[in-house]
Parts: sequence; C-alpha cells; structure tokens
Amino acid sequence: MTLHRPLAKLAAALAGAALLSASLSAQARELSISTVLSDAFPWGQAAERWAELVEERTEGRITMRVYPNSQLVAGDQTREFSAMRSGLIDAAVGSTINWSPQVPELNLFSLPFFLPDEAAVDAVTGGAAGDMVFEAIESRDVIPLAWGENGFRQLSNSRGPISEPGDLDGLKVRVVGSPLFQDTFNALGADPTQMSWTDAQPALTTGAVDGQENPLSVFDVARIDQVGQQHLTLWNYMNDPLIFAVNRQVWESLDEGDREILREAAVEAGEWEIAMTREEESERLADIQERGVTVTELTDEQYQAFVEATAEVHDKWVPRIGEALVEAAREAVEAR
Ligand code: X2X
Repeated sequence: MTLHRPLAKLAAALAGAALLSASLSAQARELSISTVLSDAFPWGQAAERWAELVEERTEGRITMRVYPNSQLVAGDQTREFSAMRSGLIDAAVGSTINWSPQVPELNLFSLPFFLPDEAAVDAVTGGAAGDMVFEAIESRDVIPLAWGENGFRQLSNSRGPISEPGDLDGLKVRVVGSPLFQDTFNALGADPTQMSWTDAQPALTTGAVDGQENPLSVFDVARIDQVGQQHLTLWNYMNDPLIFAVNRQVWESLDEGDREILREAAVEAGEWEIAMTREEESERLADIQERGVTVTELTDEQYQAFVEATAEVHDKWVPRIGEALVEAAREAVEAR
C-alpha cells in the first residue's frame, strides 16, 4: 500500500531532516580555548567574545568552549603554550609573558621601559615587528590569529610608596614564571619570586610576598588592595599583549571558510577587548584610589632612574630575543 500523499511528504521531510542533522553532527566540532583569567576580566571576556562570534558565524558547526583559570594546565600558566603546541589544548587567548619560556621572541614585550605608551604598543604589534613575532610563534606549530591586551603592568606592594629604585630594596615581589622578570627585579635590588597567578593570591594574603605587578584591570577585578596591597606605582614598565592562537593540526583540519571565520572573529574580539581595556583604565584607577590605595606617579627624572637601573636587562636579553626583531620594534616605536 502506498502512503497517503501528505504523509509521504512528511516521511520524506523527516528522513531528510535526519540525514541533515546526522551530517551536521558529524561535522560539528568543539574546540577548547585556554585562558588564565576568567570572564570577570577583559582577558576572559575576549575569549568568550571570540567563541560567541565563531559559533554564530559557523551556525553552531564550531563551538569553542573557554576553560579559564589555567585549568587545562593544572594552574601552571607557563605550560599553556606547550600544551597547545602538542594538541592537548586546541586554542588559547594567552599572554606574551606566559608563552615566552617557549617563544623567546615574546620577551620583547617584557623588556623593561621599552614600550612607553599605547601608540608604541600598536606600532609594534601592527607592524613588521609584530609580523616577526607571529612568524616565531608559527614556526613552533601554533597559528597566531590576532592581538588582544592584558595591559601596562603597574607595581603594588604592602610596605610603602615606591618612587625610586632604592624603594624596592629587599622587597619580596611575586613575579610571573619568566626568567626575564627575575633579572628586572634583581636589577632593582628587590627579592623576586616566580609563581603562578593561582599561587600569587594566597602568597599576597599571607604576606609571604610584599608586592606584585599586574595591569590595573587585574588589580581592580581581583581586588588586590584587599590582600594588603595599599601602595601602587604607575610606572608603565611593560605592556602584556594577548595573542589569540590555534594549534596547527586543528587549524589544518579546518576548511578555508572556517579558518577565515576563526581569524576574523579573533581580530574583532581582540580589537573590541583592547579598546575596552584602555577605556576602562581611568575609571578603574579612580575606583582603586577611592578604596584607599596610595597611587604614586613618577616624574620624568624618577622614571629615568628606573630606566637606567634596568639597562643591564636589555644587554642580556636583546641577543636572546633577536637583534633584528628588537631593532624593527625600536624603529616602529620611534616612527609612531
Ligand atoms: O600571572 C599574571 O600576573 C597574569 C594573570 O597577569 C598573567 O597571566 C600574565
């Protein structure tokens, strides 16, 4: 017996839908994105935005799931790049500092007092030096797609105001797990200790360390003043750009169209996050001051004293970063 016409149509439609959804789910993919900070911070928001745009533009074919707080590397943020390189993590929005142990060129951004302002950062990331940095990442099996920004890092401590290198004498400072930071704070006469962000907050709370350095957004959102950090020096000694990136094999498994979507979404999310981070800085600073934190701004002369005290760090690290890269960056900064 043949089916009644409308029923036959319905059956055909259902069969078609089943086929379609089978092929869709065969194609549907979930990619992991690692971040150090959650979406309470601009950094985590950048990753969420990237994921949202990709999901929307691939009509759900690609879902990107954000795993914050360095959870995919058990809290050790300096292992994020290796984990992405080996394919344990599909993608990340990561800090140049945290990836610099594996990509020495990224120490460019951590050279003390090298990038004085936002225009200098943009000139470097947006020019030939930025391309060289991306090539260095790509040569290590990770595909970089776009820039974001954690921000200019400022110094806080529980001991007293800091306006000259002598004020750091013997100060126990938590620094990120990158050897260059050890050198910078040693040059300033401080007593630096490398530890992850996960370990930093308890160390500040118990007073195991006297100070730390992070951008205003991190100081503000993580309420660093509430763990005894009552003195903040605005010294803009380095900027920490973020990089959106994908593991090479994952990248090569995507077709051209999806690669384009991932790249464009990363660029848009990055531009959005950089603008937001910068716009919010003055309000964050006002809030921090309102909460009773003493804020020290440096005179040109005081700034210069820090530059001179850390000159030896450049001597040691420029060859490791690469003379040509540093020169390209210097030219971009001068021409800005
Ligand atoms: O660990 C830090 O200080 C942080 C959160 O800023 C980075 O991951 C670089």
